[in-house]
Amino acid sequence: MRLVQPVQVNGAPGSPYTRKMIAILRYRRIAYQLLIREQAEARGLPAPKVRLIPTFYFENDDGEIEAVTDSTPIVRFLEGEVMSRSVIPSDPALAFLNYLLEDYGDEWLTKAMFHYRWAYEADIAHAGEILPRWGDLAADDETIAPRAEFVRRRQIERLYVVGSNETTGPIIESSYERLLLLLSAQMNNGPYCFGARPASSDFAIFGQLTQLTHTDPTPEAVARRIAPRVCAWVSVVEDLSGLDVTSDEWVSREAVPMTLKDLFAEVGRVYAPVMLANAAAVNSGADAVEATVDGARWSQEPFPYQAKTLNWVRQERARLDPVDRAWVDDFLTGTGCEVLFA
Ligand SMILES: N[C@@H](CCC(=O)N[C@@H](CS)C(=O)NCC(=O)O)C(=O)O
Repeated sequence: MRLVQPVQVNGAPGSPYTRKMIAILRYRRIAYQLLIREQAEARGLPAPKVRLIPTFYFENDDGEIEAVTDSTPIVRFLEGEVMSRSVIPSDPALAFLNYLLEDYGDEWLTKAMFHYRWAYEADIAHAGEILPRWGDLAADDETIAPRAEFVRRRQIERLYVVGSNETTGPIIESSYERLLLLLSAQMNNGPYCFGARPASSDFAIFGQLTQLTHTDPTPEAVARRIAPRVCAWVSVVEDLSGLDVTSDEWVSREAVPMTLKDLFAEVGRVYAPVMLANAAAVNSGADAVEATVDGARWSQEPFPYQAKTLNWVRQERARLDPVDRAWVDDFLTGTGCEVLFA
């Protein structure tokens, strides 16, 4: 497969993974064309195997267009196609931590995004009005009304997928608030998680935050109250095309600040027990994931895709050479993330 610029991308403004990837393309100065929803079909582009957005269209060895999904492997594919302005730290140990933090952003923080949007009346009403309009800006209110109802019903029915329910809602919300404070604290040591230049984990967290801090009213109010700095960060990360970077702007492993370790302690507190319990439920064919997070019960339906991403995280760690792996293991000791690799 190869990248042909401008690369066509099918997505939507309300999709955190679309926002993650478009921000990476901008930062990396990779030319793109964003096609909102049905615009891709209108161009006759093929459908991906699993219909998810963002969908990227690359060229295969026969010169045909291929539809590809899943942001994390696409980020790595783009690294091979365009060398400059990489979003993967050059130190393999930090590249692994970045991978783990990216998966936290994609797979845990999305629970907050989906939960707030579809659990509160004000957010449901707002999202129902806005989401169906992106693909059809000229549509009148009468045309939008049934589409708004459709999207509300479908998404509320899907809340179970990310594990948002009465038991888990308070855990998700307090974890979102802690993340905002931890990111604010990390910014005392530089704007990004791995130094003065952004990594893919920054963009993964950013993608979810575009919805939480700049779209949905309930989590936006929380962020503006407790973490205005994070709101400002999200606005800037959206377009880092003008940021000049040099290769020595990654943090060195010796200089990793305590605030980054604190961020990993949050990953270990919530993501780790749930990912582990989910993988166990998927592998044993159980009908429910049962875990304890922060001393409280976590119960949700198994999510097979997240068992797969946990395997990918484990493979990334296994690939490290023994010295780097020992450093990573030492760094993660006491964060709660160790259980993922026990
Ligand atoms: N793991 C995927 C997740 C993509 C995903 O879940 N996309 C959502 C929207 S944010 C989706 O396409 N849902 C189905 C739909 O909206 O029709 C990635 O990283 O790209």
